[in-house]
Amino acid sequence: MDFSISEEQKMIQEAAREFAQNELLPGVIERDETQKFPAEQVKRMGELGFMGMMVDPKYGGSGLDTVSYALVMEELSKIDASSSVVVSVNNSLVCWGLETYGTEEQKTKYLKPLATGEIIGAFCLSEPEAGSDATSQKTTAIDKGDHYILNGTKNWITNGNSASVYLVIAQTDKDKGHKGINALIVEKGMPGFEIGPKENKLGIRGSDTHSLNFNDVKVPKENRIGEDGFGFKFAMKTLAGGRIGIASQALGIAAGAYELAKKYAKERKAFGTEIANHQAIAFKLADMHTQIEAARLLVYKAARDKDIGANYDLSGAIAKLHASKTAMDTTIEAVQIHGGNGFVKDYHVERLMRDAKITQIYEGTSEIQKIVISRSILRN
Ligand code: COS
Repeated sequence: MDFSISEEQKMIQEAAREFAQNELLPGVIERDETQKFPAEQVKRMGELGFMGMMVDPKYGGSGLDTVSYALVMEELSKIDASSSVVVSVNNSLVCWGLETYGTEEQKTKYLKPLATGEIIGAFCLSEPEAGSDATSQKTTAIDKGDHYILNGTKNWITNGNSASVYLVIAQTDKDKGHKGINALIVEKGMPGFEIGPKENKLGIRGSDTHSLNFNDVKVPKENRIGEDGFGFKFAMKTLAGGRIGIASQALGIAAGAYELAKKYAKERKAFGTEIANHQAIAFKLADMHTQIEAARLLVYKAARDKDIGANYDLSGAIAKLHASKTAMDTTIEAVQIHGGNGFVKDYHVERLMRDAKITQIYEGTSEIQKIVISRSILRN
């Protein structure tokens, strides 16, 4: 068993770390406060090859493995989870889905500009009444021969207004249940497609989250991904990989908060010494470090499972469940270690704490991960 990362992976990790320090950190507090989408930063991440990391270079991607992707996600998320979620959705949910299940025409038309970061994508599954219960899709895609007519509402869509391409899950044949669901590629600007209001969120406030409305949107049949009725499986398969991305994001948020807390504890004095010398603080740091190390190993394991072609439904769910709890626990403790300074914006940890929460909710809540995990272990 080899737990080390390769020289190439280290270089990629270093590049992401430098980029995050130099280009994500400046303005991150202001972007959070004003809910400003990191458009320039996303453009730069496209130039660095972060927007289509695992995509084959023939479609404009970087052709890297999932472990490298997880390393980059961790480094970006230490500084700015609002930017890293754009990377996660574009890579895991949009590019991966298109590359794995799309036609050659779809890849040429959509994957290339997505993988280079020229445009970004969105993944549209959740609805007002279908979040965790994903088979209860109310959005309909009625088959009209050479096209579908799409009607309905999607909620909490990351990159909602910034995306150009949307992968939309919708019910074509209600009688067939989840086997009657399709995934359609919808372009911004198609008549009848309206972007709804932007959400005012607790965390990842720089990320652009909207509801979307589809009113008789005509979507050509060639924009369907996979065979008729493949949409739900497409969503499940895609989300299984997405969970590795979000687990890496949670790991990064935790590690970012821990690094800040450790630095602060070695500088801040109380009762005549640096607070790190008090066992109350030192033990907190020990617990944080232990939890983060465990999360990191689980994330790398899930990423590696994907790279070697093993099933990653279970390892991805475990990684997300543990890493997101680690993010929440660790950021709360980081705020505590900072005391009064932890409660103000300048020290970053309060933002990391707010950002951590979403990792226990999106791309499958912690409760959904427990469904996936328990079903898997009880099956065997
Ligand atoms: N890969 C491939 N297929 C999968 C799958 C996976 N990881 N998980 C489920 N499926 C398939 C099942 O095999 C089943 O197909 P068959 O009937 O042909 O066997 C189908 O999908 C339905 O699965 P199931 O019967 O288990 O559906 P449930 O309604 O019980 O729901 C969960 C399963 C809860 C796992 C699913 O609804 C889920 O993941 N929900 C959360 C969705 C989510 O993450 N929402 C967040 C939105 S994105 S921000």
